[in-house]
Amino acid sequence: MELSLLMRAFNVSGRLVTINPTGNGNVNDTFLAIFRNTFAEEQVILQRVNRNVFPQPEAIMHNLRQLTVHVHPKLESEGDTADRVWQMPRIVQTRDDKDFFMDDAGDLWRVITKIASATAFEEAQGAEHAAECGAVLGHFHWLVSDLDPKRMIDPLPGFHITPGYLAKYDATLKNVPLASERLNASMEARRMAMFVEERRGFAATLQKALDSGELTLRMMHGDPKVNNIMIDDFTAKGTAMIDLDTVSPGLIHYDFGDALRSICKHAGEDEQNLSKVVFDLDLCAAFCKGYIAHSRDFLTEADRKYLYDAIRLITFELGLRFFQDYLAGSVYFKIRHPEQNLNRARVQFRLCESIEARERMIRDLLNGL
Ligand code: GN1
Ligand code: MG
Repeated sequence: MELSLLMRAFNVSGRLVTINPTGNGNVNDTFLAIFRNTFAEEQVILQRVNRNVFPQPEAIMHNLRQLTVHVHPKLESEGDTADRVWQMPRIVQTRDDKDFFMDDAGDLWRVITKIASATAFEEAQGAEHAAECGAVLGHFHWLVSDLDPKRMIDPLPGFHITPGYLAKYDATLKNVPLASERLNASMEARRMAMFVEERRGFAATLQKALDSGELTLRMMHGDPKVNNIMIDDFTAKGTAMIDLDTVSPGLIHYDFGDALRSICKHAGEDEQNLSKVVFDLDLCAAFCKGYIAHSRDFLTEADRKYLYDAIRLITFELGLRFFQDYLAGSVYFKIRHPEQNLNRARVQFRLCESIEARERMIRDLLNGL
């Protein structure tokens, strides 16, 4: 269905001027649509939810509704006292008052407002930016800390449960006919398989702490990487978390680790030059300072104990997810060339090694928070 026709299903005023792909998401298809009338302009985000990834796209919209109903009044009530205007996108409904539109092919489309005059950077811009990212995540965790998990539907069963990704990796090697061929095609891939083997025991660390009751389930964002954190163009302060599809009960450790693995380096997820992939302790310190300012009150001793493991584990896990998807024929993460998921895995595994090499310094830094 043509995008401009599809947009007509949604209740946006003015005339559609342009509609173009935007962002670098690996999962959903995202477009920016601009509407104008004589006096004003409105920019909105149109997205098709990836059915290969999200088994129940309607659940995502149910969750987004619950989240925004909970958070918007909270943001408004702190409006006068906050040091900035915190924002969260709003659902733009269809002309018949629904939160989404189903097309004839069974794909779910939704429209949300765009956070105006703000930028989501692909890489950390420096210590000040990293600190703002920390503040945004800490504030987000505070916003959702009193959202009743029972109101949410699990959007992606098994998400961030690392032993589950190991099982999927094993199953891929066993059952996908071309997987072992892909594995044996390069030294690099075989070396990566060894990297995974050496960390099998470690993979269950957070899950064990959860099972034993040492850590508890809380609301998390699920995907707080650097390019999901919006920074105000005028004040340079963080203003919003976007990409809210994976907000669900989980461990705040997944978020903490995911934010740091994406922020503390001077390279993107598709970096070709591995020597640039180094975990940057100064960026880590800056992020943590911003995060702790908002999270001091709800972080327990047990939470703190697992922060280092979280950084290492989520980095390892994302590498494993990219690697497994490469072996499976790249059926989950969108690619632009056939080896892209293999290279993405190389980058995360290299970063994981760099984190391991700095364990003592990272632990000292975290203990000082
Ligand atoms: C995916 O689509 P995107 O880029 O927002 C993935 C995250 C990964 C990320 C890595 C639902 O997010 O878990 O960390 O790619 N999202 C899902 O770039 O799997
Ligand atoms: Mg995402």
